[in-house]
Amino acid sequence: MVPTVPGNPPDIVRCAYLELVVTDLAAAREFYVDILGLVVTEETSECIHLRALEEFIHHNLVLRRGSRPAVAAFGFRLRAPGELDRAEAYYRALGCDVRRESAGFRTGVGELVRVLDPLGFPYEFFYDVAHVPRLAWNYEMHGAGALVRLDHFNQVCPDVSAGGQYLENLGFKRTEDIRDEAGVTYAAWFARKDTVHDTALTAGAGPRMHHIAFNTHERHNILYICDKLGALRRSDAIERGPGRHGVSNAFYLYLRDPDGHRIEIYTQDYYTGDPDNPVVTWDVRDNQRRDWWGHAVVPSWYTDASPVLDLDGKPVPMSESAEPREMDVAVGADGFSYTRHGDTTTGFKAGNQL
Ligand code: 4SX
Ligand code: FE2
Repeated sequence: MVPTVPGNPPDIVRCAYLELVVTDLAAAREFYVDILGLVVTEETSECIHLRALEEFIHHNLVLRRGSRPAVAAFGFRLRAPGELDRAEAYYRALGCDVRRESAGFRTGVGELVRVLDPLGFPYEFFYDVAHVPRLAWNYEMHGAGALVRLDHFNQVCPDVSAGGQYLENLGFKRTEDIRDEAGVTYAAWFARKDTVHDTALTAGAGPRMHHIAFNTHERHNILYICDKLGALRRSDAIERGPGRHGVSNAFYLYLRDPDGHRIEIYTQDYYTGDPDNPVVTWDVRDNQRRDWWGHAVVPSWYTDASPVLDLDGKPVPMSESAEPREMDVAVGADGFSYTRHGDTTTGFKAGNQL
């Protein structure tokens, strides 16, 4: 349950970095650096700090050696130094585990407020951060599959309605969601920056991390990544896509890293910065909601996700979802979906559905 809501949430600019625990640092380095082309800002035998080509803060992804794959932190940039106090007070009022850490607790990052949030996710907030060269103009470093920005996180949680309420209270703007006629929300997308999302919630046993997404400039960059993985005999890293999302309208590809962590390559969603930006609600039975071309979503995409760690580095226990599963509702033995609304009598016409 989400407790009583405090006022005055911190002003979050954007999703900024994810810290991943990986069991084989050399294998992870090969995947993220040699194959995908993320840039190394700093590395030791225990830890590698990576960033996308247009990034100027120290890192977007930390790979840390550990015994079991997990996610240790979801990092968010705050708009001003005073927002740290606001974040601390906000989460203390929610009754969460909150730790204020001094500069240097994380390499390249200043003072931090770390919390285990009401959904059980290790969120952390910072303002001060080391600046590094933005390599946007260094085209000699941009391969055909260049990853240019961190786009978003995606989190698995058992109750997307309650989880979405928490994120909206925290100041996130809902941009899209997937629902049914009974009022169940299967997934929802939330933004601080002016794109479709900084994070999204996917229903399922949680808390778990579903994926982290990086942008390419164009669709052909994603096709190149597919061709490259094939040429390297690494096509088994491709889990879903390439394709066009219904939700977000972005072009996409999902990969699994050597530890099974999921990464999405994503490009060309739309501007959401207008205060009147309309929320798009999709019927869970609309067969084009997750893939605009109607391609099936593989079951592993619905079921697999990475465990998350608490502030002491211990796995956060998971709860099952009490809601119906999207994969059963839409495609299971008793489920159905449609391509054209009206092809079924029970199809739900959601408010802003396309
Ligand atoms: O599968 S969906 O089309 O709903 C989708 C999934 C849309 C945008 C995303 O970033 C995503 O991960
Ligand atoms: Fe995504």
